[in-house]
Amino acid sequence: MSGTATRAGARHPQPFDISAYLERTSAAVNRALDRSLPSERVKPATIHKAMRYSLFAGGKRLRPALCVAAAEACGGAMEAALPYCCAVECIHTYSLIHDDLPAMDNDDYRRGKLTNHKVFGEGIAVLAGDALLTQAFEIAAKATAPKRFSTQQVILEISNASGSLQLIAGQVADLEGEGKKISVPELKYIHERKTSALLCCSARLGGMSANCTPRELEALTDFGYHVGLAFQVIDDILDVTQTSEQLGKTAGKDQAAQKATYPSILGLEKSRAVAQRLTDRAFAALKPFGKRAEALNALATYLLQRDR
Ligand code: GRG
Repeated sequence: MSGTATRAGARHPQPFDISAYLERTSAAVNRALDRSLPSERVKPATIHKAMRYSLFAGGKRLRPALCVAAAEACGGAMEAALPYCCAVECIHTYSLIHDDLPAMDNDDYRRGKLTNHKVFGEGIAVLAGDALLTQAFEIAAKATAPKRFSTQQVILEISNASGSLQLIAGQVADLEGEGKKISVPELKYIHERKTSALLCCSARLGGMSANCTPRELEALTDFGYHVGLAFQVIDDILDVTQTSEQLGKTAGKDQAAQKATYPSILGLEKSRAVAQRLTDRAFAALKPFGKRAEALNALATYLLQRDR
């Protein structure tokens, strides 16, 4: 990174500009997603409109940013990571569409807009989620495999993170835990699967796109796991501290649905300390990458300090 020259001639490193980084990665991912999905005019137009409606509704694109930053930490570049960025964002968007359905969290707003089923009806929303999940695998299957990893390994990464032992397991435990008193280890089980698994998968895929070494992959897994858990603790905190306008989704939902969260079990102050501790573990995992982990470091800080 370039530095600013002081009057005395000494150079001070500039702080990493995370907003610019997120803008740059989001713009590239948006272009790649647009190229990867059938246009709204392709028959049946309704499904393609519904898929694109949620995919381009203004999500923060954090998982793609993690994927690109992980690639860079391993000496790779954004271009090779882009198909994997698109795949994880399609899976993430599918999970949000389904989570918002009346049979699940029953929400009217997401990403500051009406939820998919509110605009297209429940049947199309279920199908739009299904189609985005399928699209993710198509994108990953079509990507040029990195030298050290096969397409089969890439597909397995994505299916492991989104299958019945991870993302779906977390959602099942979340549904079954509603209205029940659950312990911190049970809550951790949910957060590891519902949230951390896909964030961790995003970081791992970024590393794989850059032909990472086994040691680098292990470090990225450690980083992704901890940053993913911290992300969900912060999400729980924001649900009680922010307004619906700030979040772009209905605030206070966890309490209304009698969902156990870190703040409801530990209180706000202890929850913030847990998020900080998890982020510190994530920072520690980045040691082997040195300066190349600048973007990952900045992302972990941003995720801890975010307000939406
Ligand atoms: C339906 C299989 C299935 C799973 C649903 C995604 C999910 C699991 C539930 C949604 C609610 C929730 C708290 C999910 C945890 C992950 C999370 C915090 C999602 C929101 O991610 P952001 O903030 O969203 O990155 P944007 O909209 O910015 O992409």
